[in-house]
Amino acid sequence: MTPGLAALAERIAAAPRLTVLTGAGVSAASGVPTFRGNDGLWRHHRPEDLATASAFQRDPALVWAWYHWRRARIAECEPNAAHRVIAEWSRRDGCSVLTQNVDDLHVRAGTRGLIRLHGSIWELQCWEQCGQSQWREEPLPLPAAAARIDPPTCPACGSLARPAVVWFGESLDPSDLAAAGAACDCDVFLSVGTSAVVYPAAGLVHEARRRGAFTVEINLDSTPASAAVDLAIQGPAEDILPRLSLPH
Ligand code: BV8
Ligand code: ZN
Repeated sequence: MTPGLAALAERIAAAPRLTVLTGAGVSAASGVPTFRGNDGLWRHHRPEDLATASAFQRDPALVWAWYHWRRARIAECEPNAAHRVIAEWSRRDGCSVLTQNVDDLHVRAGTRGLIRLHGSIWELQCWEQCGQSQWREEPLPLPAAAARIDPPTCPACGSLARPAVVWFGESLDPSDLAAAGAACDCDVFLSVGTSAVVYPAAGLVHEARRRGAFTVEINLDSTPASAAVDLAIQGPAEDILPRLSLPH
């Protein structure tokens, strides 16, 4: 085992408080397209075209077609070894798992106490915010590549439904933000598979380091956070994480 990984595995095993932040890179091996990679979702679209409330206001059927396509893609994906290691860590006291991913693969891997900073693509909410709580609705058996699909409707008021995700320009759930802030009080902070460009999530590793955490980045490439962390490991999360998980 690479000496750095062995020492890090020991440090993680001994850490009373461990926080893991994940991005699309942990789901890449499961086949979920990332946002900014060369197969990235955004390659064909610009974020402001689709993942914003104004885009949905302007053309709900276009935005919903994109989410329908993503849901169809994600439905074929299974959690990978990175999700499984993180789920195992999540069962330890003092471990927090924060994700930017909306694919729910951490949920399906059995992750305990998961904080989904950007919501879930599998949940819907009322566009008019009539008070109806979020709900789940299976995708209609429509062609995954349809260019426009009318969104579902709210069961309470009949207006449009929208994905229960946090769009650009929208604030994160205050309770999620508070939990994420608390999770920065930790001994080891792992930033895994994120390009570290989307805030406020991208600010967390810096806050953890400021509070004295040993900060680690695991990514295929370097990111704006690479120079700021204590240890930047270049490699695929699905290979690296199992080597950081010591058998009990
Ligand atoms: C906010 C959910 C306060 C939807 C997403 C102007 C106006 C308003 C706000 C802003 C503004 N300018 C800037 C902002 C802030 C903005 C922001 O940060 N913009 C960035 C682009 C500069 N943030 C916001 O708007 C946030 N809200 O600030 O509220 C506010 C309110 C009003 C006005 C002002 C402020 C909301 C941010 C959340 C947006 N929603 N998604 C959906 O998914 O459809 S963001 C989207 O990007 C996803 O959630 C994704 O998770 C997230 C981050 O991307 P990554 O997960 O990092 O994925 P990416 O593809 O980028 O990178 C993958 C990485 O993995 C790569 O590094 C790759 O190398 C690596 N990798 C690949 N394979 C592997 C791997 N690593 C390891 N192993 C592998 N196998
Ligand atoms: Zn409603």
